[in-house]
Amino acid sequence: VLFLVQGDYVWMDLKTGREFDVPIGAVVKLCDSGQIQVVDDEGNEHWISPQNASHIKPMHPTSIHGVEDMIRLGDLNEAGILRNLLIRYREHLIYVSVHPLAFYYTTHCPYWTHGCVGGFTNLNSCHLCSGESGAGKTESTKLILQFLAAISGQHSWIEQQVLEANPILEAFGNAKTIRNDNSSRFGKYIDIHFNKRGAIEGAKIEQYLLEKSRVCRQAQDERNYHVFYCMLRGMTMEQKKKLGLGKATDYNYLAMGNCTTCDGRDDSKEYANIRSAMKVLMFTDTENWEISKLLAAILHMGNLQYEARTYDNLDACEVVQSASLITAASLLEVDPQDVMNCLTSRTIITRGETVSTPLSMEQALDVRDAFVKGIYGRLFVWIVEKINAAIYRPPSQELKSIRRSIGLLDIFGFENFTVNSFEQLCINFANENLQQFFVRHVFKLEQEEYNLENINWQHIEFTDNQDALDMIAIKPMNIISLIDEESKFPKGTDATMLHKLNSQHKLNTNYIPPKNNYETQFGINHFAGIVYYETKGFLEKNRDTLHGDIIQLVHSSKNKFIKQIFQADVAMGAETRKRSPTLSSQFKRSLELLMRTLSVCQPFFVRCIKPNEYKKPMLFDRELCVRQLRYSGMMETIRIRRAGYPIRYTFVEFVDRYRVLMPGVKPAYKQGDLRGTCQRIAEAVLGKDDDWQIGKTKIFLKDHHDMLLEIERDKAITDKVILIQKVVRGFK
Ligand code: AD9
Ligand code: MG
Repeated sequence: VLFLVQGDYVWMDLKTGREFDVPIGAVVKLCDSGQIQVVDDEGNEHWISPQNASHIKPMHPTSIHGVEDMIRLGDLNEAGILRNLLIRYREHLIYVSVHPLAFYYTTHCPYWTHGCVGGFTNLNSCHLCSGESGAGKTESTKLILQFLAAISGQHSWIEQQVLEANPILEAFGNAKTIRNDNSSRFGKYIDIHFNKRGAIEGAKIEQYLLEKSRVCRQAQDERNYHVFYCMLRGMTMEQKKKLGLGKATDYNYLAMGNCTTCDGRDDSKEYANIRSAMKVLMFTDTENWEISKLLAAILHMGNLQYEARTYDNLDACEVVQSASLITAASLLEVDPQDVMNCLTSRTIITRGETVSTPLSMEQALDVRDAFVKGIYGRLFVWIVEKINAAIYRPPSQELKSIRRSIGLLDIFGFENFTVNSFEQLCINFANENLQQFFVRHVFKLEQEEYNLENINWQHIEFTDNQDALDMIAIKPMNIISLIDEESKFPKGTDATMLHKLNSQHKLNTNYIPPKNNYETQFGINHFAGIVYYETKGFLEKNRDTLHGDIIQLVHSSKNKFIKQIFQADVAMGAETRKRSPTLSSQFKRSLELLMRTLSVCQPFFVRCIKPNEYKKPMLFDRELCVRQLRYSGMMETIRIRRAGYPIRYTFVEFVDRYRVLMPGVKPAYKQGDLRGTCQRIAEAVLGKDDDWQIGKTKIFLKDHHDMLLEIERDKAITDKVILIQKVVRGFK
């Protein structure tokens, strides 16, 4: 029988039987004539009779007001973790850490200073933000960056430049979606370089796969990239006049989602911010104007009107003469007639003869959109290069060995919309990859090492997403490679591609084939849930090629800027262009490179949890949070961190660092029995029975052991210094 008084905290299992329900915290409000009244965390009241109190359990004191470091929770279960998040969320202390490999981010995370910057480790570190769209990856990345700038304490020009890169990237690469008003539509990895005094001395930004389709298409209630709306709001009348621009609702490319404004965003103010950030990053006025010209040209291209025609029984079309056409052509500095030809016909070379064949209306619109996407995509790449030119300094030979770096990864979060396409497949593939990196580090490598070192260890179970990843991109005939193969196959269509996926993977439990022959979608069972992908348009998006006439048009332009961003394409020649790698193969390659970079860094994982689906403040959806905690493997992570040994030294390192704690111990290179010496030091300082272990080549410690050893070492060294000073003084 539970003995409770007013003000006691309990766990209450409501036993709803729902999948993502866990016990809720509650406080005892009244104990009256045998009945107990409690109020749960959601404010609901319940009456409980003591005979019927089996679903009530006392709460551990650490759960009552929450803890900063999750690993210290007494009730280390889902309910405990969830309540801790809830408390922190309500008190606007969203940041909770699980030290040290995996954590919920914190604004004042002490190990950053000694762990990453202060030369504690020789390894460079990387901070990987993960979580679904809208969970807070980009915000965390910004906080970490600000934090690093603050502790580096220089307020230097280069530091300001690194910070100001963000508003530019977000203007061109973020947009309002139904999941997030500032959703990243590209991935980024910022590598920040520190000199040996710990000051920021440069950075380098890597970008991944911008979602180009957004420039031409937006779903209901979504917007195009912020920069367009900012430009239309923030430019002077005179500038707009020069570019022939009006308001956002005038443009097909901006108004498709029936949403040209975004609550809480001031596009005109943002425009001023973007402009000033661009100044800081050394964009010249001319460059800015050239960028604006291209953005304006894109908007005018989107307003072109077409009329269907028939030539020799062939479906064809014409571009209607209009102000949009004239303005677009003049901004691109090409002949309007050439634009028209380019957008409505295609030149084909057969047996040495050039023939011009008309395009159907549908094909013509695709060509126009491909051109526009081509411009925007290349513009984005150019902007990132421009930023890097300002902030990146290659290390000199002498600096190479002492330069430390901290990498911050902020990718597009896991997405599951009503309709998902090729872009979502790439985004979710990236997230699957990142999850595997996490699983490998936190569970696999960790436990492997314990086994190899032969220390006492109780295996901890975890969910491995390797199978899903194998199916998507690793094993032979994986989904990405099949899509790729079909993209290169001249007769390949979205339907033949789907057919191949089905025949190859229908038996795989991570694959969900279409229900019948008419359905054009397939599903993948991702670590974060099942997503169905609509295959229409897959191959076209993956091929991502511009036909020769468009490249020819760019070549004929007098606009130096557009020629510059298309430089590589023009130089390539038609045949090479045809064989140029597909989007998915490029993306796969850059992900592999990223994983290789990460694999030589000490990783820190930032797990972002999304509190609700409505972009609302102060609304904590318990089931949504539990779902995310589960699929991200948070429970197992905390369990392994608690049971595990986060600090480890080789015997040589340990002896040389701590032999000062035991008079008479010789340096490691003079030791015969290193293992034994380690053991003697550890037993003397940490105590024989404490939870540290000695393996085959390393000693394994808990955080508090490390702290104790460091304190003792500091003391011993200070004593020695004083002793030496005395001796020296004695000599004098
Ligand atoms: V996406 O995959 O790029 O679509 P993110 O990057 O995970 O996504 P983001 O950081 O952009 O999400 O956060 C979404 C919104 O949540 C922000 O615009 C803020 O309004 C809100 N947010 C996120 N993190 C914090 C925070 N630490 N404090 C306050 C936050 N608000
Ligand atoms: Mg983001």
